[in-house]
Amino acid sequence: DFPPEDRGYHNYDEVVAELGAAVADHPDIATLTSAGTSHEGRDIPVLKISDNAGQDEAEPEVLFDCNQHAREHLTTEMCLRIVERFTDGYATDPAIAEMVDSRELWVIPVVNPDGSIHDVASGQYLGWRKNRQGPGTDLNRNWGHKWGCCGGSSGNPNAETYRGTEPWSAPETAALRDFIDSRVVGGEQQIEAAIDFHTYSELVLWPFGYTTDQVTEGMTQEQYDRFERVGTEMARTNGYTPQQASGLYITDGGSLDWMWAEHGILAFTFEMYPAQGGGLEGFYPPDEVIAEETARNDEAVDVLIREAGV
Ligand code: 0X9
Ligand code: CA
Ligand code: CA
Ligand code: CA
Ligand code: ZN
Repeated sequence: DFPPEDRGYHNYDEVVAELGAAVADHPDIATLTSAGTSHEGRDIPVLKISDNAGQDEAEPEVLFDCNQHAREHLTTEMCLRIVERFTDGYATDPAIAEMVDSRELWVIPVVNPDGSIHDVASGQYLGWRKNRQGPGTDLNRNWGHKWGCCGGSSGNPNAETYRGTEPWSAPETAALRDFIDSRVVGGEQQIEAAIDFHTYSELVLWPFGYTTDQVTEGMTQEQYDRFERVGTEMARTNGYTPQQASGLYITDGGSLDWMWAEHGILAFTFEMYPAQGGGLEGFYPPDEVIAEETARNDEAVDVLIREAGV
């Protein structure tokens, strides 16, 4: 488990318990399902938040996913913050109620349960990034748009950015793909916007990651400008640096490229706190920072939820 001094972080079982409690406390506005199972057979829980949550209503949908990378535990806390704010805040905060009533929010706090558990199992942080399939696949190199195209991933199974044997070879990415595909209703993708949370570097990133070109096949100038406008607006609220994902380095098989190219989802990757971390240490900020560093993204989350209606 997490070391004693970091017990403010939620392990997988605690996340599942929190989600169960959110649904028990707010059955009208929250439902819990599973996107599928991990390599080791654990559920990948999906919490939906909306008025009449049990019904699929004609409301813009927004997806938040966290912890594709095992060691990026602060992101799981970010997803839990979103759950807490939009469920507990519903009865008392009119702005929250407005968003919950007019949107359908999907929150996936632990995309990579096996890796996340493995990273803390010994009581000492391992710095584990990948899933637990063989030597491990980097889930954020295993998505199906231009998989392995461009030097932004590795074909070496022992590498930290191993892309897997083929697109979707990891059950975790296949589960997310199936979930997102399932939100195509009447030929239209219902999810309009998404944030995939990572750590660290304090960045707001948008597609594409596989090329440094701004305008290319599947991205017009107008579309790019919208990403830049919304990304810059979100970054103004949290103090992160906004840029195209490939400005960091080239990645292929990343989630946001597929979400945008395949489904037209206004998809962002956030790299959370800290801005700089001296290698592995940056992945393990003390639990004392959780409250501040997750609340820091409240406004950006709201900006995107509102943008999804436009
Ligand atoms: O390399 C990654 O997957 C992300 N950085 S991290 O330090 N969290 O590993 C950045 C990904 C940005 N690009 C895409 N999502 N395409
Ligand atoms: Ca502590
Ligand atoms: Ca609703
Ligand atoms: Ca709907
Ligand atoms: Zn990451």
